[in-house]
Amino acid sequence: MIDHQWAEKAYTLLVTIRKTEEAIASEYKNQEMRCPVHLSIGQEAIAVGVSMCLGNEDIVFSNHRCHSHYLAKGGNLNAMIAELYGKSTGCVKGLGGSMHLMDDEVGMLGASSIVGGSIPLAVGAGLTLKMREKPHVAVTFFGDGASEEGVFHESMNFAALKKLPVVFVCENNFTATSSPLSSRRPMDNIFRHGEVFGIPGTSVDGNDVVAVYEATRDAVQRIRKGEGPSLIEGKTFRMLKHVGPEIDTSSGVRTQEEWNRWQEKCPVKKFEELCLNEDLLSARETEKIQKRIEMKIDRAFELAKSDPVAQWI
Ligand SMILES: Cc1ncc(C[n+]2csc(CCOP(=O)(O)OP(=O)(O)O)c2C)c(N)n1
Repeated sequence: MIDHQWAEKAYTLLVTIRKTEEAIASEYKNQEMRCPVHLSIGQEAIAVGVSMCLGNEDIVFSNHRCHSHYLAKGGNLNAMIAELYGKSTGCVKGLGGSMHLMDDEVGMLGASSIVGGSIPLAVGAGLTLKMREKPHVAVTFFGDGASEEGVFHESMNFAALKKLPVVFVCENNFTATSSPLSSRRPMDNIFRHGEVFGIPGTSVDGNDVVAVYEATRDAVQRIRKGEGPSLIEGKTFRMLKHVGPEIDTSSGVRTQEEWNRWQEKCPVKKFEELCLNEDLLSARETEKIQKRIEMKIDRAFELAKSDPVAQWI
């Protein structure tokens, strides 16, 4: 199933997202970006594993933490960085910022900063695909906090009723802003929330890009058979603060011990090790990929800084 070509693409996406967000974190202190940034460092494998199952015609909706989903779906890097700088060349003309990335050419149809807000949008897209008899799927990415919004349950009910081609993907990083999951829920079982509607759920290691890919592939196969939506929960961890480039282990939100434990499970490092151990990629190839990506990112920042500022209406 996993061959050289697959590994090269997945590794390229993982490293692109990681290095782009590291560059954003490092540049952010210069106070030139015109928006808050919710970084997903540590969570990349979910965006990549899901997107490796999708084509341009498949539709994705995301949330406030949308850099990874945009890039994994093939969104234009230069337009994303320009967007963060509020430039007219940005992917939404510099008027949306980091939380509202979209690139309709690759099926990244939008991101909502209203927690849970993009879940019904994906269901609406799924309804459209079904009514137009298109063979594609709609995916919604959302956090564990969003799974506590009523709209999540309403959306699953409707999607199940109409057997819509929707994959609900919960990125469970165990924290909503500064509230740990254990302080908000009696049980850690988000993947089971669709059961009452007949939606099968699966919980996977969200730091394992192959596990996420396999769960998504199964969900897409179910859709192709006309069996309707699925729910996937990927358990993961965001390495930085809810918003901004800092680490929040000193604020009491997460402990240093927890942070260290998850650092060991870094999804990029984990996949790189797999590729090298299984001879899917050589060390020379991984280095070459990294260098190429670094150059593209440098160029994207250079362009973004010199582009014209967005025209406000
Ligand atoms: C309806 C709504 N309520 C509250 C907020 C404020 N808010 C922004 S992000 C966030 C936490 C979301 O947590 P989660 O869904 O787990 O996503 P994560 O930030 O962990 O990726 C909250 C409460 C909001 N934007 N929208």
